[in-house]
Formats: sequence, structure tokens, C-alpha cells
Amino acid sequence: MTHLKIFISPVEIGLTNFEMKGSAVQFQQRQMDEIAPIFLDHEAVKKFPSQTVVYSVQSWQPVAEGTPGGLFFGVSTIMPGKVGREYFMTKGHFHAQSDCAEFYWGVQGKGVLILMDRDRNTWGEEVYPGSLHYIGQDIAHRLANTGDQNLVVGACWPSDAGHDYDEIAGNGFSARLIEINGQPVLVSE
Ligand code: PAN
Ligand code: ZN
Repeated sequence: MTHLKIFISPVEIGLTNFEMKGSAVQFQQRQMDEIAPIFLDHEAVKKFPSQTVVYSVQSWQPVAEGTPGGLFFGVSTIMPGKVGREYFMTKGHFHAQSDCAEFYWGVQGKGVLILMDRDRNTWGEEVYPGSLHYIGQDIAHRLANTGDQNLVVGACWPSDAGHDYDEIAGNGFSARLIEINGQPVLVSE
């Protein structure tokens, strides 16, 4: 019986670093060997040990994936680094249920949220501690770390959003975030 009881939530979050703790927290890592094709410079990729961690994601999915009306919560950590002149970044995706939006917010470090619509217009938003980002319906999204420390970003998205990785894996974004004269610049493919 739950009536009149006061519980402790199964998940808590560090208020400064956003580290999630609790038995319900899931953890996923993406290593260089797994995501190498997303980077432009395939020779530069080979300089990294294959198990180099590019990013990790903690998440709490309180309902089954695909459940309408629920929410998922996650914290992404993108390591600092560049493959050639291209910053370490996430795979990026559209949501499978393309009318599902998402919030991101910057926690630590600095980076760029790269966004692309279905007409393949690509633009970025600067990510920094306190930046808040609304990712609208039908907008592909990817995070790139442009700093020299971990980029930590919170996220909240609908439990029925799903992830369509195939479109980006096949066609990429229409621009890449490249370091030019020490600054991040979006360059058309
Ligand atoms: C985020 C992303 C996370 C990792 O939680 O899933 O940053 O990026 P990829 O999923 O592109 O590898 C989110 O956007 N969820 O919907
Ligand atoms: Zn998403």
C-alpha cells in the first residue's frame, strides 16, 4: 500500500555536477571504435586507442521506452578532444516519433548544440553552464565539446520519442563543427 506513505525517490542528482545516483540509473558509453564513422578524418581516428571513451550518458527511464505521456531524464558527458580539427561529439539523431521535442541545459564545460531541420538547414547554440535549449519537433540534435574539460549537459525528453540514428548515420548533418583559428565554426559539407 502506498496510501499516506512518504518515500524517497529512487534517483538523486548532484546539484553541482549533475551526477545521477540510484539503482534505477542506466549508464551507456560510446567508444571511438563504435562511432568512428561519424568523424570526417578517418586517418585521424586511427590515432586514438579504439576504446577511447568519446561520451557517456546516464539516464533514468521510469517507464518503458515507447510509453506515451511519460518522460525520460538524462545527463550526457562529452569528453574534450578533437579528431583532426573536428570536436568530439555525439552521434546525433532525430526522434523516431518526430513530433517529440526535448530540453537540454548546460551544466559544466563548453560546447555547441548542433541542430538540423528536415530541409538540412544546420545551425548551432552555444552550450555553457546555465544555457537552456529547446529542441523543437523534427529537429536533429548533436552535442560537440569545444572546451578542454568535460562537457556535461542535462536532458529531458518524452518516453515515446525514440531515436532515429539511421538518417544521421547515412546522410550526416549538412555541416561539421571544425576548429578554425582556435574557434569553433560550422562548415558546410
Ligand atoms: C540525449 C542523447 C545523448 C547521446 O539523451 O541521447 O546526448 O547522444 P546520441 O543519442 O545522439 O548518441 C537525447 O537527445 N535523447 O533524446
Ligand atoms: Zn534526443
